[in-house]
Amino acid sequence: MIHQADLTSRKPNSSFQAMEWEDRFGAHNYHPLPVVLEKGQGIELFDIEGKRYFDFLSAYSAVNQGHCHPRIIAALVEQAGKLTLTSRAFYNNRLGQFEKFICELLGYDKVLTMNSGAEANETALKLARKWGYKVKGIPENQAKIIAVSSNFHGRTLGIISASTEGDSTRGFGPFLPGFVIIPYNDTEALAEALQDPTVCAFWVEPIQGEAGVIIPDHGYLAAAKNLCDRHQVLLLADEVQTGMCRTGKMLACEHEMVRPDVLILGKALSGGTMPVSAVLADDDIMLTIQPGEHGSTFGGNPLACAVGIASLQVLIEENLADNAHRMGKIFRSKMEEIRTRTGIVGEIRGKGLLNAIDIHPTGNTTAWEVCMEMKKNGLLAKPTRTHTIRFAPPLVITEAQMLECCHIIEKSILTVS
Ligand code: IF1
Repeated sequence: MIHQADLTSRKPNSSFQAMEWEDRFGAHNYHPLPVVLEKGQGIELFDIEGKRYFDFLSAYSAVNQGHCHPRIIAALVEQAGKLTLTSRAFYNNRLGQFEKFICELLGYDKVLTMNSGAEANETALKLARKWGYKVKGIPENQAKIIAVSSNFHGRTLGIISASTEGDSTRGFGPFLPGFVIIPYNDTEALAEALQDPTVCAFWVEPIQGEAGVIIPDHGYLAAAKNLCDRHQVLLLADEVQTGMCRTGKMLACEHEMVRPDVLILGKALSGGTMPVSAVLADDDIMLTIQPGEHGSTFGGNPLACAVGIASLQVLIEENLADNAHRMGKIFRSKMEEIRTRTGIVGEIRGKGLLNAIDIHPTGNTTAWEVCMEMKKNGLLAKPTRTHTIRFAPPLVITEAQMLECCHIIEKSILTVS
């Protein structure tokens, strides 16, 4: 039965009211910074009261092209007025176009389109197992997948079965069997784990985002790929967060000239407009999945494809990988200057515009306090793992904006320290 409700569904008239409604009617599965955003353009966000902020999170690297990029919104609006969804029971005129574009761009035979990053990772796990049985000849139901500690690949039960983080796993058991966990950035541990002939894949982020922007030694990915090839094991690269030009190359694997056997994309593949994800692989892997064995209602919908093409075109035509590389170097050098001036900034890590700084919890200064002070000063970022602040602005940031933002970060750190 329909309960009495305010069917007009009025928007909240203040940030306070918006937060109150979320607290009362929404699940408490997040602890957001107390800011209520209403509008976004480029690297700028505006709250309900009209205050402007510089976005230094980019929705966890999903808005690489900047908020509401006109080219991507135009593609969204144009397609939305024609056809948004057919399901894969029928063909549509945008999926083939998107598949051809992304496969030729990234150099793979085929793509399997999904929606969220987690779905793309789940797809990659199923693909690896299927290939393990049909091509490598692993006995049925015995395939193992190697993952690394402190990984983050999404929140589904299959994915968290390989997680080593309490917050991601506590109270959600029992878990999926078939995962072997080794330390990140440890090729000896990988070589050891690959001795097991039932291993079908090694599943890894080129840079660990959630773990606090953990960058492996140069050569780690190349050594891992070499070891996988020698043991007939697939390298599954989760580039949901590191892909789409975030680290200064179209894909983070390119920094080591590594071509993963299975490439997992999401987030900025849609420019932050809607969930679009994709898994790319060559025929010997991709064609192990036959009709009816995997799919999704919205996977490969015309709207996602229109937006996906525009999102990739913007990355290329606006040279956003180069800009990420250049602006990232400016950012990290400015953070080094701040570190020499304040005693609370620890390690500075980053590649391109995926960066993080550790905050030494001296006295009552925590990463959260720094983020709250930055919010007051008009810049939005959020801590990860208590003492680390991730800084990941949209890749369209200009040098002038970067210098202004580094000034805000410095002022905020000096204030709270
Ligand atoms: C949350 C973290 C970041 C990802 C990688 C797959 C996915 C993600 C490398 C899944 C998603 C998001 C999820 C979001 C916060 C954010 C996050 F803190 F959770 F870990 F970025 F680091 N692979 N990351 O980073 O993609 O299903 O979300 O589309 O769950 O709180 P998704």
